[in-house]
Amino acid sequence: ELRKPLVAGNWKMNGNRSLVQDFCKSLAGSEQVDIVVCPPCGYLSYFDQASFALGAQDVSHLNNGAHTGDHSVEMIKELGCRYVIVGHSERREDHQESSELVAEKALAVLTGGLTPIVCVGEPLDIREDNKEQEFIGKQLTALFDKIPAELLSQCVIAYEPIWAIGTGKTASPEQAQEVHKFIRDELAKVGSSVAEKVRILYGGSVKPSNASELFNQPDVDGGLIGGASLTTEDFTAICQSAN
Ligand code: G2H
Repeated sequence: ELRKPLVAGNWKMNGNRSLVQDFCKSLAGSEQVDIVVCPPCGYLSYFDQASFALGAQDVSHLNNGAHTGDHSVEMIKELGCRYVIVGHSERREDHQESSELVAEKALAVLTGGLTPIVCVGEPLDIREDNKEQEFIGKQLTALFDKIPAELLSQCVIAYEPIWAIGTGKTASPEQAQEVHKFIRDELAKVGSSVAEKVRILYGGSVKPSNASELFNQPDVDGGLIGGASLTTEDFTAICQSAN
């Protein structure tokens, strides 16, 4: 297969040390699928012998200095992460992160040798106006403007329609495929090998019951999972659907 599937669990501000232990004990890594768990930062160092990869949910675009509460890419690396989610809609909203800042963060992550999972996606009113491609196109342009093509091919992009996040409403497989294809076509304008390499994940109320039909779409290379990444049973089932 051209692109190895990737399934990332985004715990958001959930979990505790006992959940960390559950995951270390019960979630197995896989040869066929890249499996990533993104817990709150403070828990990262408790994942001792995990057979899956770790990711952070955010990172600073700066290297160090007087930035209370922030973590640098080097710190995230020392905590064992290989991936970092950047530009999740909750950060764009709660912390007013612009697409330009998100691109800076992605660049810092790539420069540090880690893989950014860059989130894009439209709110409900934009979808109702059929303007989602225009909206996502702008988010992508900000990214493409800042990241050189050879680094861009190492990015992972996650499409998360905001109206489907934590709402129980999932985009239909056709709706997801349509946007994923649009994103891949935009990547192809940068370069055809970039478009071939970049993995595009779907996120928004993915569960064991809907994961395989989403993952079976030609341009869906895996998922970014919130609520259903909080139990080893559901998350394992979703990872297996990506095989
Ligand atoms: C979308 C997703 C994970 P959920 O935010 O990033 O969360 O699966 O709970 O909709």
